[in-house]
Amino acid sequence: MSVLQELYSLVIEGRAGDVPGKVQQALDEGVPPGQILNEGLIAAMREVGRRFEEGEAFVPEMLIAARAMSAALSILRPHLVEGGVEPVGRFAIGTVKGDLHDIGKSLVAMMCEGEGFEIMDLGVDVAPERFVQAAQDGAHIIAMSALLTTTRSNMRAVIDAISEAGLRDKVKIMVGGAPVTAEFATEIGADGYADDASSAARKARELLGKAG
Ligand code: B1M
Repeated sequence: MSVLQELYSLVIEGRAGDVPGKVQQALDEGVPPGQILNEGLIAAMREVGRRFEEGEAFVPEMLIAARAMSAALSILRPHLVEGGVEPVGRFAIGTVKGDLHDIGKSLVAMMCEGEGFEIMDLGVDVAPERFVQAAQDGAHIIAMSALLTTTRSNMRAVIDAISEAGLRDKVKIMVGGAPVTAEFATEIGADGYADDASSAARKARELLGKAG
């Protein structure tokens, strides 16, 4: 089995303790950082996402795989920067104002990081002005999560604030979370909606015209 195949399996199995050493081994063997990212890590997260969508894996499996992915990125990130591997885009995500649920939001962030995005995690209970600031700071995608029917409407306030700041055509806006539907996303003028973390990562790439 090649080092990349081993890495792929370790990420799927969520073995965060073993992954950094395997990334280092791949680097020592001269595998280019971009290839480690695409064929070892992103491919593994896509497989985990596929299993999740097919009902073969569940949130805990996705979380431990995402943690393993993060452990791998901590070793790989400086080499990617050095090697000039450009991120797919900057993905700013937060849970909307009044909402403290962060597990789904963090999963979406991790899956998008797994797809090669640079993540700007704005946290929870995020005010519209903070999303506007992220757009001003160069985010390509503004992503909002909401878990409460009562906070879902705050997504519209963010879109309005971004439009008022004259930034609406500079960013793509994505929404999701348990009470959010595709119809609601269309109604409030979002560009994209996804109902789980792995399809969110795919949608994010698609919105930037970089479907992989
Ligand atoms: Co809260 N809570 N909670 N809660 N909580 C729910 C959401 C609720 C459905 C429970 C219930 O009543 N059955 C209910 C909401 C009802 C409603 O409005 N329809 C509820 C309530 C009422 C509340 C409080 C008001 C309770 C109270 O205090 N009376 C309160 C509100 C606090 C606040 O936010 N202001 C509250 C508090 C909490 C805790 C703090 C205790 C805790 C949150 C801890 C934390 O996040 N750190 C909590 C939890 C854990 C839940 C449940 C049990 C689980 C949520 C979760 O993490 N799911 C939840 C019940 C449930 O969902 N079964 C519930 C797992 C997570 C992976 O799924 O977040 O849906 P989810 O994310 C998915 C997708 O939705 C999607 O991808 C994710 C992964 O596949 N997704 C996106 C999410 N964001 C996306 C963005 C995208 C795309 C996809 O694009 C940008």
